[in-house]
Amino acid sequence: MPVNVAIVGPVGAGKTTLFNALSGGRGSDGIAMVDVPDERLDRLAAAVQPKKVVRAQVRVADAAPGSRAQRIAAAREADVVIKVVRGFGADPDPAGDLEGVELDMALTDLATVERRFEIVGREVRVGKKEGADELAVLERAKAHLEEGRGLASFEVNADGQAVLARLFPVSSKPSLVIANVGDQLLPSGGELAERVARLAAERGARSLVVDAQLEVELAELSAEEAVEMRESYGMGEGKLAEVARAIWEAGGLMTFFTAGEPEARAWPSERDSPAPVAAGVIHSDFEKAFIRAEVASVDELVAAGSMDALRATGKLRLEGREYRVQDGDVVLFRVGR
Ligand SMILES: Nc1nc2c(ncn2[C@@H]2O[C@H](COP(=O)(O)OP(=O)(O)OP(=O)(O)O)[C@@H](O)[C@H]2O)c(=O)[nH]1
Ligand SMILES: [Mg+2]
Repeated sequence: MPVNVAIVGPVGAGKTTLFNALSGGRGSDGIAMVDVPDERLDRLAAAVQPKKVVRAQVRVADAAPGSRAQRIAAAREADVVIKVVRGFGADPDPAGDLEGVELDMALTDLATVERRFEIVGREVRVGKKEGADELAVLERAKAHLEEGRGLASFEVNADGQAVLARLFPVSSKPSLVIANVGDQLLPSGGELAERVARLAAERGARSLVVDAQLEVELAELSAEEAVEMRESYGMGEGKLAEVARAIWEAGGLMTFFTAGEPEARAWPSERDSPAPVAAGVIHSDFEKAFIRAEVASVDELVAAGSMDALRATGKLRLEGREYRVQDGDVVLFRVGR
């Protein structure tokens, strides 16, 4: 159950370049599985020495050039949308690009909301009373979208949310903005990136400064050469790890770990998931068959070397159905049949 990410943005903003950087050139047909780096898993693996280490992954889809319909379809399927804006080349206006992308998405949803508004309006006029609440929500959403604002900033109660969810809107998706800048603007991105950051923040999104072209080039260098090159641009660690983690955060996800002999693994889970739900991420049968969870922190496990060693010293916590799995928990689920 990987997290789905769609890359959108204006023509020539560097979407495919970013996609290639994220996928290390291993994507095909515009789709790539990308590992989410996590130093906690590295530490667990070093302590437990499992046969296999499995990272959490995101599934990234590049935007097909040209086709607006395909772009929108990809955004509809996505859990998180990456908005790439151009901060390199002639007359860059990344903040303007971002406004353009937001407007495009708002107009897409406006068309859907208008269509539904007309249908429900007709039903209400011929006497269908239960349509009135839906109509009121649609009317307010319509007014909001007509101002060019996406549904991410639309305030609505749970019923209203359900009304809108049935329309599969795109402007309400969690998003991450990438200001793709030329290398002369590294590492901060300067004033251009500042404006993007401000605008993104107003829309409830994070923005990162990346030189996608440089990231592709860095990937072709040896580790030492890459460090040297990054330092020459005032950059610390590679930006791609940061992008992967930001996708994770934007999607409202956290990570828990399993650490056994055969496999140490990072699992995605929605924040605050009850233990049985988190167990269901590993295997759908586990949710019903859940009995209890044995839980430790990464540090505790690294110190002890294994779950068994922790259990032997009585340091494994036993948790029941009510427990909410926390980011960074190492868990062993006990399940029945
Ligand atoms: N200097 C610089 N050039 C870049 C950067 N990113 C992309 N480019 C160049 O910009 C051009 C367009 O990049 P693409 O990645 O193909 O852009 P795109 O958004 O996928 O374009 P379409 O799919 O056609 O909409 C290419 O010539 C890239 O080499 C960057 O960060 N810096
Ligand atoms: Mg492209």
